[in-house]
Amino acid sequence: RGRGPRIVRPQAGADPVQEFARSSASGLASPPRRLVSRFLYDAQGSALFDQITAQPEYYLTRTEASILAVNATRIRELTGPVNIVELGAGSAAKTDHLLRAWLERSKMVCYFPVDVSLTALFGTCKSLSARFPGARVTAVNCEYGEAFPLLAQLSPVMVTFLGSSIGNFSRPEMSSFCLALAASMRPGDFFLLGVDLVKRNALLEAAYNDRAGVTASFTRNIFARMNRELGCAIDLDSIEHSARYRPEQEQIEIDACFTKQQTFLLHPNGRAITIAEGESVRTEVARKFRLEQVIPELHRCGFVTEQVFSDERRWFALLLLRR
Ligand code: AVI
Repeated sequence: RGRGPRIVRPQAGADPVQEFARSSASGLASPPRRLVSRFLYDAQGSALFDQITAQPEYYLTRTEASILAVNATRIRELTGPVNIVELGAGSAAKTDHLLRAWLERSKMVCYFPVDVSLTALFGTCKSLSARFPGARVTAVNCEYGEAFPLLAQLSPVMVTFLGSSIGNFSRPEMSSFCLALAASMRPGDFFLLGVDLVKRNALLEAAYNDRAGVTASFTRNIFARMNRELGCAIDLDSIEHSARYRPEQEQIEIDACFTKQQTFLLHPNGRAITIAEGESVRTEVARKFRLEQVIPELHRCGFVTEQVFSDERRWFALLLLRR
């Protein structure tokens, strides 16, 4: 009670700046140029993403939170008093519903937020511990997969992966993620997965093109991060954010389009990469799901469906799965 957050770093040692440099250099080297979207989430990027979740067009977070508000107690009834591991620290609002439902039934809940951003973790831990004195919060500072080896010792557990973050994986990345997760969990453990559902194109595109321009700043931030951390001198005003929905692929594709030629000098190896005027760099995809496709895919990975929760408009779904 009242103490600072406990933080564990399972993979301490890997130098995040080196990793960002290596990954950026290989992603930018040749067309189709693309960056690894996890690098969008440094302290600034995580703060911008929090702002995105509050934009009127970005229905995902609000819709998911409303599903949790209605169903958290039911979820706790189905899982029993399990530990909660949250992949991606997420906004406090969503986690609040779960912790409240857990604490209605028991005096204590062990909550393990996993995130690559230490700053985001500090913020989450501090505010949750203050509001939920019954929550034992242990922050895990690493990539999702690096936390998997911890899961067996945290069993019985419910792993949550909310916000449709799974949509930011390509199809093969998603299967390897789910297979690895299932392999790391004990039979009987739970997986609570949030997925954004296919809906009208205009609604989807609006969510990634908010009028206030926060999503555009989020896209630019990965290049701002190169300036900050890798000593680049990219003209951020030369970057236009583009987010389009591709109905055939059922995914949003986000690109940074360069209106002026830019040369990237990536410290520490100092390699120069030139991006011509009119070229673009893919920063993210956000896949959208159909229950009739995603559920069998999850079953193939080793999960069984316990219950599916959705909102009245069927815009978003929360799948409670069991290993
Ligand atoms: C974190 N993830 C689920 C967000 C999404 O909707 O794909 C990331 C995002 N990028 C731009 N806006 C939101």
